[in-house]
Amino acid sequence: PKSSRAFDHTDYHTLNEIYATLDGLKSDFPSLVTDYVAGTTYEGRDIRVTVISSDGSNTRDVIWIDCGIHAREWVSTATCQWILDQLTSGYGSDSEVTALLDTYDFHIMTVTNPDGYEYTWNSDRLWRKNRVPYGGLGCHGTDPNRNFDSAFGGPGTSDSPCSDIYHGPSAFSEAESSAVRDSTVALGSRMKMFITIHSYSQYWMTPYGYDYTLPANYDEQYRVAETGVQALTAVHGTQFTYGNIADVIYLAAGGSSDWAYDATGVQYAFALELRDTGFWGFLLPPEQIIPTGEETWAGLKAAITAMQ
Ligand code: ING
Ligand code: ZN
Repeated sequence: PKSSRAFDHTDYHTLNEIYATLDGLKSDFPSLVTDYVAGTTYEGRDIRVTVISSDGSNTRDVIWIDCGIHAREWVSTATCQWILDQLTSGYGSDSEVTALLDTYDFHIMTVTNPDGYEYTWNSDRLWRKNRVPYGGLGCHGTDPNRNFDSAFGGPGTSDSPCSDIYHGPSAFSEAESSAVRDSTVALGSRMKMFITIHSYSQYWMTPYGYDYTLPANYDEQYRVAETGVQALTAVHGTQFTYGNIADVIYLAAGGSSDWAYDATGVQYAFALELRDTGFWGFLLPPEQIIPTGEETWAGLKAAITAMQ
């Protein structure tokens, strides 16, 4: 039995609806789905991680996926919901999903920035950061994707609490970045791929963002990114550019995927920017949720399968 809201990908959903959906997954698929609270936000909300595991042993290799670290990037959050749906409904019926889940556990943080997400529904649709007040100027919010301990405070960040790229008072000062750190560090060497999902621009990016140097295994990460993009494009023809963050988009220090690559030892650390290239931007129409989910999931499956 599926709870009625659980698999509605025809529209975007409020935080309460999404969290009810995550609860529904647990009751609908008790042998596949567990979850944990990775942190608590400034406004007191849970940051939740859904674990999809076909053996429940907590020993398998792990694919990490986080969505919605930036509040307004709604199709990111919707795509994590799509992936959760594919994994749960596909185990035992879809051969690709079954093979993946017989090898990997998935840890999925669907709404990494729940305070910001709630704010985009109630006050400002284009809010990006979290909602912590800093600086006495009446400004709110640190950019959680500038708050990781990877060249903290470096290029592409701001020390003004009023800026959309405010890095925060210190590395990991924020609940959202700390929750990603704590969850992934706890996985240790089990984590084989780190994927953080943003929108928009249609990019598939490897480290680094904090400078123009390339990771030691850049050629291998590039190969897997290319494999993922080819599979993604094959679904609906959507074009993605791929390469290192600094060259593909811009310099940005303190980002999660740079931190994951340098600090956890994970060999594949990808930051994706989903649809579109700017016509709708953050306001991507809900009719595009399903095609975005389809192509992104196809790309990720191909990338995971291509890992060495
Ligand atoms: N883009 C990302 C940002 O935080 C990014 C790009 C990804 C930078 C990974 C650094 C690391 O600016 C959006 N749209 O948020
Ligand atoms: Zn973003």
